[in-house]
Amino acid sequence: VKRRSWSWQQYLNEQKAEAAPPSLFTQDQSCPSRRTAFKVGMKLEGIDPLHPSMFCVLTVAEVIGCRLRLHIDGYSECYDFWVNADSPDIRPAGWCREHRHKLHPPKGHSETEFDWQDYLQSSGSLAAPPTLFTCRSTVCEFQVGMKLEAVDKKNPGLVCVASVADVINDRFLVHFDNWDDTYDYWCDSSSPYIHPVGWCEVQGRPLTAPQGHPSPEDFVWDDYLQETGSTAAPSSAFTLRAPHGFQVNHRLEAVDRRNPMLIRVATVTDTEDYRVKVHYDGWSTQLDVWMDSDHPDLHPVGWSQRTGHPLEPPPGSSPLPSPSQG
Ligand code: MLY
Repeated sequence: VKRRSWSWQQYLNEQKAEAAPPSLFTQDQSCPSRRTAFKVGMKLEGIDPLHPSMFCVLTVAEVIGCRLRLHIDGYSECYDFWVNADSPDIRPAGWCREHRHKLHPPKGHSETEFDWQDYLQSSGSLAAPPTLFTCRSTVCEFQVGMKLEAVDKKNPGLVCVASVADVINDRFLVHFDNWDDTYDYWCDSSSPYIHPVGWCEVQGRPLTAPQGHPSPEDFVWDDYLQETGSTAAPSSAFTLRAPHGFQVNHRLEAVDRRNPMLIRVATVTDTEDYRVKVHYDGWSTQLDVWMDSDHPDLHPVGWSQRTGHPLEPPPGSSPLPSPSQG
């Protein structure tokens, strides 16, 4: 079945709406400068989105435009996930070993004995060539073990005692002390979700102590740093970025939260300093989602077409009269 053609330009005119200016998007959200050469079947290493502290053995299961569906080797397809091909969350085979990170082997393989060469040979597959991965800058003042105060993104009302659990290039992994890694997230020094030790006290806000702390009401940083033999991340390391410039009614392209294979025509319908409320055009407002303004699933108008990805037009919006449809 031929996809009816649909035009952003015509839609914007009809709606008297404006596209969000491309300059408001981060590099990860913008059009990559080259087509991706990832192919189905290629193997690689990458971060498990449900366990952000873990690097896993992955296989490219599907390529659409410059987005990849990645499969975690040895696990059910229900854990497959989509990333942009230039995502910092994926790395070539051998990266973990070279950078002294633990690699979670495919189910059934021993952690100590996993060997990429053997694995590729026995599975008759190829590793994705290192040149397909985007290089990143490497400056980061944060070091593993440093303590900070961080917003729990799954419970955004809480600012909690946290640690730097991993550092890769300019990003680091925020881990909440004595909690499991499902609350962890990767960010850079400009994140609005992280603060230096003592921030809550200055702000007059409650600080959530580590899980199991004997007296969470009387948590004292100095004592805790001493007990844990750790240091606070220096306040100079925090480089809070400026609020985003998105405005209500700006149009953009957004990955569908419920079916991340799809990219939809979308509208910013509300804003906070560092988040936007995204409405999928033509769909119920009940499906609206608040997203970080720098989320890699938001893209400028035209991104899908330029990267060779289908774009889901709003249901019921008029297709362009096209000569091929007679
Ligand atoms: N009531 C929630 C709160 C969890 C908070 C975890 N943060 C601090 C990492 C729960 O127990 O799931």
